[in-house]
Amino acid sequence: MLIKSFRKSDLSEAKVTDESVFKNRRQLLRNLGFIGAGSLLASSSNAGVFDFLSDDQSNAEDTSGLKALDFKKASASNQKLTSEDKVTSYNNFYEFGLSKSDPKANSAKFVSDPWKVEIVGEVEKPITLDLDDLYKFGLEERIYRLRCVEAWSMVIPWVGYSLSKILEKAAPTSKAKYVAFETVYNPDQMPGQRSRFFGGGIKYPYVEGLRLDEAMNPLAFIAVGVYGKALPPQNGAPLRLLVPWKYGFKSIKSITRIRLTDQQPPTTWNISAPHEYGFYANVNPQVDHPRWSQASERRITTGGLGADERIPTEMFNGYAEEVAHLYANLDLKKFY
Ligand SMILES: Nc1nc2c(c(=O)[nH]1)N[C@H]1C(S)=C(S)[C@@H](COP(=O)(O)O)O[C@H]1N2
Ligand SMILES: [Mo]
Repeated sequence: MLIKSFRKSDLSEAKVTDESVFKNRRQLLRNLGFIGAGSLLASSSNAGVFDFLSDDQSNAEDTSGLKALDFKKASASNQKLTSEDKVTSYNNFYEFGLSKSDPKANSAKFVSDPWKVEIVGEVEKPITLDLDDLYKFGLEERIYRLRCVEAWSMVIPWVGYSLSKILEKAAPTSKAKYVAFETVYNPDQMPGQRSRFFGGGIKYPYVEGLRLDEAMNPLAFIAVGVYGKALPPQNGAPLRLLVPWKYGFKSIKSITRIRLTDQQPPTTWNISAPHEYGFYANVNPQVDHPRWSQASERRITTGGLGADERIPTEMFNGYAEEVAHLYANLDLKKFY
């Protein structure tokens, strides 16, 4: 945390800085389609964006999440983006069905506005955020690789902010060692939650978890948008997690509850098949899935015939520089 001292002579400079921060954010939002694109966000969300533009001091430093990192590397900006059409039509979201086309086909009526997400447990200030609040943490665009445990991958431009920003708002206590996440339970609107057959026999609500130090790493991200627009239901509206150095199943969608705890929380795929899916689920080309190799992946670009490439899988999905230190003392074969 930078603490600035203001002397009288500094004031004009401070003002200039504030204005340029303000303008940059306006520009960023415009580029991302968050301004002058009323149709892209529900009206209440727009109100949130405009509140956020009118700006309070606490937001002034909000774009700093990745300052200490090499953003180019972290953002995979040298890699070809997966087309928007593929990102929003080839999905895993078992609450809406098991095949890749099901989430888009079955989620059109999913209601993500209004929404509430609570941050509770080992925190000094339990909070409940509504949709407006969720747009007030300083939106930025991050281009991340997403590597599914099924050995396909995409490169996706998300809009959101580091997870640490909302966790800090709740002020984790010294007892907090893990963060548990829960997807909304809404069997009326999620056919997979109504039927074991439709939902793949996993237990709902879908739950996930991270160690607190993983959650506080600036790469751990809350997305509220993709391709410059609010998230569509199939991608986890209105907010989902992204943990780009871990297999995709850690990146839980449509979150309603975040709980800080002193115990390692249960996670959906680990409950379902513990010898196949661990708590950590770090992308690791040297540790194969019991039923297939993880050494390479199918990179989906446009998805057109012959367009996908098979490429080697990288340790921590290419984010080793940013996250390898988190696992310095961990046997990654044992803690897969
Ligand atoms: N609630 C919930 N979150 C989920 C899933 C799911 O079935 N339910 N699937 C996961 C898996 S396996 C992957 S690969 C990613 C896919 O995200 P995408 O469809 O936005 O690419 O979401 C993850 N988050
Ligand atoms: Mo996945």
